[in-house]
Amino acid sequence: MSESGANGSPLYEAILTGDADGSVKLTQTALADGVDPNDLINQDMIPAMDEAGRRFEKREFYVPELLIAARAMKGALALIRPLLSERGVEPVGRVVIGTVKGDLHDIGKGLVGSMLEGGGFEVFDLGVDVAADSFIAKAVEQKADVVAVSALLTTTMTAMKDVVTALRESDISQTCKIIVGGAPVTQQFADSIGADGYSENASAAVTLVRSIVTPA
Ligand code: B12
Repeated sequence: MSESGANGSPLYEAILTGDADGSVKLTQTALADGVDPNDLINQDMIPAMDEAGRRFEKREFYVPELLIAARAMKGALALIRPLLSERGVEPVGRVVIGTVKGDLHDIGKGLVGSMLEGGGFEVFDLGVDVAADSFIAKAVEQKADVVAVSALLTTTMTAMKDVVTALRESDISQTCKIIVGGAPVTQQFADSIGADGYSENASAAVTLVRSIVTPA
């Protein structure tokens, strides 16, 4: 797997075809060979999920194929996550993260959470289908610096506005910021609902949260 590059690599194929055992074994081998975990994520794993989405759109894949691809992706990510999370002792800040109400997609949200942990943040992951009030209750309890909300569906991204409203009406409205992301979300949408930030991917999310927590 040392040439873990282009689409069509064994790891890409294993995830796309939902071969969970294969994706775990290939990831183990690649990591043992010293391949950068970020390369595995960006060059093999995310492109495989993107292709799964394209096939779903073209009706070549149905929900079961998406589910088994997601399972293969998660198996590989479980091996990579600890490597992304290696960090020093003092957290740089606290982040509450979750996928918005009505939405069950958790892979991208998990990746953002892991990258933030790797960036030195303490991350509280509330999972999927999270109500606006639950985001805010956790953020108040943990005195969070940032609430990070994910949505993958055009039908659920609108619920992000509820989280923004709940935060603005809470006791931590002055100290806690809110960022949003996920495939259908754009900077323009983030601005339109009054969010404090948006980023397109997990590594940009780390830069974004850093800039929010410690403004230049
Ligand atoms: C896997 C998958 C599923 C799996 C999810 C499994 C899981 N545990 O997550 C299952 C099978 C459950 C599923 C179900 C459905 N899905 Co689906 N799914 C996908 C798929 C193929 C991949 C998503 C993914 O994991 N991508 C990989 C990750 C790494 O990328 P990401 O999530 O975009 O995250 C990155 C960025 O967006 C960003 N990011 C994400 N969150 C956040 C948060 C913050 C704060 C920030 C800053 C950044 C950020 O950083 C991440 C890393 O770089 C997408 C297609 C696609 N390419 O997006 C469709 C897709 C999202 N699904 C779709 C649909 C329609 C559905 C269903 C309605 C299908 C159905 N008829 O039942 C259901 C909805 C269920 C529900 N209520 O949520 C559509 C959505 C269309 C739309 N515009 O709304 C898509 C786009 C497929 C398509 N092309 O039609 N799905």
